[in-house]
This record gives sequence, C-alpha cells and structure tokens, in this order.
Amino acid sequence: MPWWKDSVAYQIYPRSFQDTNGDGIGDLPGIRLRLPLLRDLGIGILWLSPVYASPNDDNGYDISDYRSIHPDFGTMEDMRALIRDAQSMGIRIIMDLVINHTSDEHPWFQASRDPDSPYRDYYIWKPGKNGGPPNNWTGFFAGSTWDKDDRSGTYYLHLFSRKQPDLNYRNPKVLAEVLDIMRFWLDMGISGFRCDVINVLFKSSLEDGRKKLILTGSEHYLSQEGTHELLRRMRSEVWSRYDCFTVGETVFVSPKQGRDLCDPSRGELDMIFSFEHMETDQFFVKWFKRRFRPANFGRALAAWQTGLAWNANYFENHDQPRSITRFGNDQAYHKESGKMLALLLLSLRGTPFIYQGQEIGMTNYAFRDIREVKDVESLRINAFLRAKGVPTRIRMRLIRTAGRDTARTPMQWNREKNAGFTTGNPWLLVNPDYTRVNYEDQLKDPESILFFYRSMIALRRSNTTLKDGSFLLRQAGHRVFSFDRVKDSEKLTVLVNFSAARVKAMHSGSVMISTYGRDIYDGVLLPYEGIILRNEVASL
Ligand code: ISL
Ligand code: CA
Repeated sequence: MPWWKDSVAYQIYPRSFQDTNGDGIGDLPGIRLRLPLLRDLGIGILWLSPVYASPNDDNGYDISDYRSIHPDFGTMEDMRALIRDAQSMGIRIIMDLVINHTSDEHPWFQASRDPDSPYRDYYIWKPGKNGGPPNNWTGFFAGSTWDKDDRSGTYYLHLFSRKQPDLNYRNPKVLAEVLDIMRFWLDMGISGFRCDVINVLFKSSLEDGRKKLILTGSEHYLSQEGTHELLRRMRSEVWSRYDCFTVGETVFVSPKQGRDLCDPSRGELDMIFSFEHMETDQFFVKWFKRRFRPANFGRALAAWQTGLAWNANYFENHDQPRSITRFGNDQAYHKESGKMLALLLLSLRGTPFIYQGQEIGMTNYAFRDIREVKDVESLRINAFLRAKGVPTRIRMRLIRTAGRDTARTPMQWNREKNAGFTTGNPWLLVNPDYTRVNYEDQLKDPESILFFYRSMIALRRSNTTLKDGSFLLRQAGHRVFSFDRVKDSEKLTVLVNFSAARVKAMHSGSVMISTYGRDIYDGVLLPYEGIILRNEVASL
C-alpha cells in the first residue's frame, strides 16, 4: 500500500503550536523543536495549516504571496530546514493549498481592481443590480458574497470574507499560475497538499440561487463538473509527476460525490475530508447545536466507511470544537473518553488525521467575552446576530460551543507560564486547564491519553487488518458503536462506549487492546471504554 495509506497524519496549526522568539505566535523553529515528539508518537505525515505571507484576516487562509513564508513563522530557510529535519525522522510534510481565493492584498487582486489590467479576469467581477449586489448569494461567514470596489464601482465575488476574493477558474491563466505554485513547493521537497474548500472552485453560473438559510447560491458552485475537470488537470499535469498525495477539504458532499472525487480511475484527489459525521450534533448549521447522539454519529461514520474505498478520517481540526468536549466527557471521564476516541479514530479504515492537542485531550475553552475571540468567522457571526438583536448571552454561548477559536488556543506543553507555548503574550489566550492537561505531565504517565495514542498508532502500524481490512458495521446504537475489520483470516471487532454507563455488549474474542488496559472481556463495556477483540475466521 502507498505510504500515504500506511501512515498516520498530524495537523499543525502553526500559530498555536510553539513560539520560540517570544512574540506570542507559534513559528517554524518551534515545529522543528517538537519534531522528535511527533516521531515518537509515530507520525508519518505532517499537515501544516498555511504558513504563507498573509495579512491574516483569516489566519493565513488569505494568502498574499504563495511563494513566501510569513515573517511571523520564520524564513524560507526555516522551511527548508523543517522539511529536511522531518525527512530525517521519516516524516513527510504536506502544505495547505488555498486556491479558491487569495487575499485582497495579493498583487493579482490589487492589479485586478483596474478594469484594464491583464489581471482583471483573475477574479470574478460583475456590475450591481437594482442598486445592490449582482445576485442574492450568501457566503460562509454570513452576509452577501459580493462587495463593491470603489475603484471601478463594480462588485467582486467572495464566498468567504471580503478580504478573500474568489479566483476566476474560467480564466486558463489562473490554473496555469496555480500549477506553477504547486510545482514550486513539490520541487522544494514537500509531499502533497491539503486542498482547501476544493469542491467550490468552479462557478457554473452567477444567477440568483434558491433562497436558503445558509449558502444561498451554492447550487451554482458545489462540486460542479468544471471543478472535476480542474482537478483532473492538476493531477495529470502536476501531482502524478511527483511522489505525493492530496487530501481535499470538500464541503456539502454526499458519499457518492466523495467517491467520484477520489476514484482512482477518474484521476482527481486521493482522499477527502467530509463533514457528515461532524454535523450530527448540529441542526442544519453549526451555529444551532443540538445534543450529541452517538447513533447518528456512528451511522454517518459507517456510511462513509462503506461508501468509499479509502478516505481521510478525523474528529478535529482548526475549524471544529475539541472532540473530547463534543463527543466525550472532558471532566469526569477526561482520560477515558480521550482514549476511547483515539481507539476509534485509529481503527477506522482510511488515513487517520490527528489535530494538535488531540493526543493529550485538549478541551474547549469557554470564551467569556467577545474581546477574547479572534476568529473572523465568530466575529462576523457575532456582528450579524447583534444587528438582528440577538442578546450577548446567547451570542457568547454560540461562540463557546461552535466557534473556531475553541480548538485554536495554544498547545499546552507543560505547567509553566502560558503552558510553555510562549514567553511573551500569546496571540490567543491559553486555556487555563493547562495545569491539568499538558504534554509534559502525560509524558511521565504511562496511563495517559498521550501514551495510549502512542500504543494505538504502533498497533495500527504493525497490523494489516487495522490498516487494510474491510469495514463492516455491527451496531450504531445510542451508547455503543461497533464494527468489524476483516482481512484474510483475522477479524477484529471494535467496540466503543459513548456513555458513562456500564453497557452490555456481548462479543467474544481475545483482547487486542482496551482503553482500560484489561486483558479479559466479559461482555460489559466500562464507562467510555474502547476495546478491540480478535478472532480467527475461516479465510474467504
Ligand atoms: O469552519 C467552517 C464552519 O465553521 C467551515 O464552513 C469552513 O469555513 C469550511 O470548511 C472551509 O474551511 C476552510 O476554508 C476557509 C478557512 O476559513 C478555514 O479555516 C478552512 O479550513 C476559507 O479558506
Ligand atoms: Ca514566534
């Protein structure tokens, strides 16, 4: 199997990982410093959230120069050194590729503001209609997707913030630029890309959309044939010529669409991040939280496990609240539920992605005041709801449970000031629970969540059934989720308990690993327990 199926991946959000120069912002030397810990964890792939030059309207997802490193993070020399060091530890680096949009401060957009510039058609410009925007589309961060530029009095399209204008993929020059950027980084020694919102690149039309609570107009740009064509060109002209892989972040896709996007015979992506399982505790949109229901979660996971030959698995990233707070119990069963989520993630079929801090069970910080919040999405939603008269108490509650800063608080390394993240003032506050949840304490404790991640990763790397076995759903219940992984004559039954109750779940087999460290299973799962049972079966 190719290395990108055989490895465990780790996502770093560089701003919040490790600061080395006291400016309160994580940096590339900080990542280098911590590489040995990632090697010891068993990581083979490192995904870096954007480290390119950017005015940071959306923390680097608004790029102003694709070929340079943001000075906050270091220099190109630091980047080369990181790639080299990682390589020497058997770790390959993939970069975040944000190509649906650039920053409005990118020289292309600056030039594009002039209607006579050869760069005009790099972006999507349209005159207004009836004194308003050209159509009724609404964007990912609330409000219209159009803003008028004073320079020409014309509107430009932005699906995200107004500082993130969308590129125009009807212009062949845009694709040519993007292919060049990809070659630049692959030639430097990186091993692939995490492709940001990759299924929205091509806009089939700019007509009004059907009115919807969110993303009015999205039927004109979600997973269009034009996007599939672009992906095929990227693969045939660039990706297929390097030893690399791609994982696409794809919004609002069904398993069927997901299958098309990473079907090897079509030659597009290698795997995708889908969202269905992450939306099971939401009512329609993430800002309307509802209770976490393990049965819905399990059913969504199973649908994607069986729907695709191979996929990327994750429970956390820089856009999502912490999984232990969402799907586990971050207080009374912190250790138990943290380990259970580790066991589940690492026994699914597909490439597992761990987000920084997940391996020590970092929790959501309960933001108290809007001044503590930095994320553009939360700030825009807050302003939008305030204008509609929604009271502060409710707005803060939404941000606390669904906001993206919940998982962006700095990495908790030790019990020292600022959790060892920085000697200066951290750009985003450190979760005060760092005296309870931190890396150094867990390194000293063989019973810790961190040690359990190490064992689970080692087990997965040494067991072909966990890596390559087929997936068969057993039960997606209100408390218990269970499935089999089968290869040749080995059958592994994975059982996880999403509750604080002891739950009967009759299964036999020898215990391969349990989050409680026991070696006999008596048919009862302990609170938040995860366990894998092994059986020999007649070979098919
Ligand atoms: O995070 C979300 C909702 O809270 C998603 O809708 C998110 O905006 C979407 O998944 C796209 O995310 C990616 O592109 C964005 C960037 O802000 C995110 O950080 C990135 O992961 C725009 O580049
Ligand atoms: Ca720094």
